[in-house]
Amino acid sequence: SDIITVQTKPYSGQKPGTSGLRKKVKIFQQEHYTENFVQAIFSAMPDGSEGKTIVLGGDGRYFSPEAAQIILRIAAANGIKHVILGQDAILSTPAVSALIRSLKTDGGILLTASHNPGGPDEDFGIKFNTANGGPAPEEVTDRIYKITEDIKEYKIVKLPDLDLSKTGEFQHGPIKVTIVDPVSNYIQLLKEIFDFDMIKNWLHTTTPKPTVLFDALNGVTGPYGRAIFIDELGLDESSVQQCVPKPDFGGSHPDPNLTYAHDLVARVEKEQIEFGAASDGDGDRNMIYGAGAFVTPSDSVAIIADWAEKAIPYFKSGIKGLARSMPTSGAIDIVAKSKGLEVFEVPTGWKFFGNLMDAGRLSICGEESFGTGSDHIREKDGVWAIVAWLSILAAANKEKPGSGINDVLMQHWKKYGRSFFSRYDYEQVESEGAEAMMSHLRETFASSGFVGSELKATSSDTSFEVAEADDFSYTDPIDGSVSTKQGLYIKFVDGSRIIFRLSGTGSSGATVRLYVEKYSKNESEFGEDAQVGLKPLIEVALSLSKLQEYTKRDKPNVIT
Ligand code: VG1
Ligand code: CO
Repeated sequence: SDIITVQTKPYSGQKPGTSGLRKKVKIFQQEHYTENFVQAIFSAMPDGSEGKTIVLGGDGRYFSPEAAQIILRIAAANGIKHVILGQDAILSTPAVSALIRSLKTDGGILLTASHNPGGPDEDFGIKFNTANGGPAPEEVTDRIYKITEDIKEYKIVKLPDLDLSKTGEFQHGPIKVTIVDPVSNYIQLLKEIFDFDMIKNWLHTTTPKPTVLFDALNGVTGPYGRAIFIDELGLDESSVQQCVPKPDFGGSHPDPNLTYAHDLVARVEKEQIEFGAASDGDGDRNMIYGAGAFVTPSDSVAIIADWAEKAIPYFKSGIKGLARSMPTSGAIDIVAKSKGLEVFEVPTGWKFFGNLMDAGRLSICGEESFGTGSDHIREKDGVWAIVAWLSILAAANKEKPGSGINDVLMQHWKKYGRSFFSRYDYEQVESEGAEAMMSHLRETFASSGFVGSELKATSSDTSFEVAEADDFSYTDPIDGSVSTKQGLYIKFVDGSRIIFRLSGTGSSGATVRLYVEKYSKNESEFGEDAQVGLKPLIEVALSLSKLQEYTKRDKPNVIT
């Protein structure tokens, strides 16, 4: 076939962030912009692109079909032999990871900007996953970035648009394209992991029947949610909402938290629904929310780890190790300790869990950012976490009929103590101010006498003694690679923490993330609102960092 070499010029800023390249659609639509980046991916593939098979799909956001056609043309010119494509270019992020692994392909390309809004004026994203099914490690993303910095040409085969709407096998120029139903492979995997009969039994034989609501926030998990809640678990239509993927996610943020999943929260409270859950645009995040019961992601992963062996058949033969990202609360560390398991603290971003899983040292892990998962794939998995929670509730009800989310939470805190946790996001602040604030903090950390000093809250007498303050750096225990500057943290003598990071997923400006954590073994505090207990720490963080001065923001956009 006719491979054309197109002359191009580098675009600055094609550096993959925490999870791929995310920019405004308009930026991807610039001449050669998408082509440059896709060429760089193929050029950077660990053993070249010649003769390789990849999976391709995404969250269905605006510009996905166009990007898929471009990728097929460039793939064809770069010797890719076979593409497994989700119907209509749709595949959830976990489903891509599952397909890469079950079909043993050489990697995959995901078209997603996750929970960022979609539409002509919103975000698009492209991410490359390697043959283990996980996000490309930094060594690969650095190589992609380097290539984009001095790219002079890309290769393309002029092919007509392929009809993405029909499943089956097609010859598209020199490549074979297999268009698959996005859902079936993934649902099969979940059925191997969980005991659906146990969940069904709990849902259908309890009186009164437990009520359930799943909200896909108009993102990619709609069809997956329907397949599980309606087809597998036999619930009726009222148990799902916003389950048709829309290119603009209905105009809102497909992000499962208390702010953006307000429709779910409102209906759960109004109808007193016992089990509510939502996932994000590309399906790797989850929120668990029942009437009067919110599970923080940091608690969620700890509780899943605690119950896994008895509630989830996949873990029956034991758990290997546990892990969390650095800002995530230490709740899972306490579970690991009590079970005698290894626990790892990695930088923010799922790519850091992959090596540990591949080496057989990690089974269950999570991030405070509503990401939870296990070694069944190499991405976090929203629907998996939701079914894990249904399994826990079913198992808890075998032990004690009538157990709800709050009972599971309280039982966990009584056993292990409670880690109060909160994150404040200051979105789209000026990059300069954000960077200056980080520099100011670095200087403060380095000043003599900072460690050992007492930091005082502004509206109370509470104070905290600094035990340690540093910029988090991580050495991968498997391949020895080092990642520096992964977030500024202060640990206090009482075990509390304050962390500052700049987001690596935003598409414009800077997003400052402030995380605070406080551990309590005092049962009388367990019912407390996290914001109340964390107030002194927040005050310390704000005055120490001079955040308001540097960012000109007096309030965060989102609190989780
Ligand atoms: C955010 C979260 C991080 C998560 C990442 C990708 O990154 O904090 O925990 O792994 O998003 O999630 P950052 O760099 O903006 O803080 V997703 O669902 O957007 O792929
Ligand atoms: Co996501």
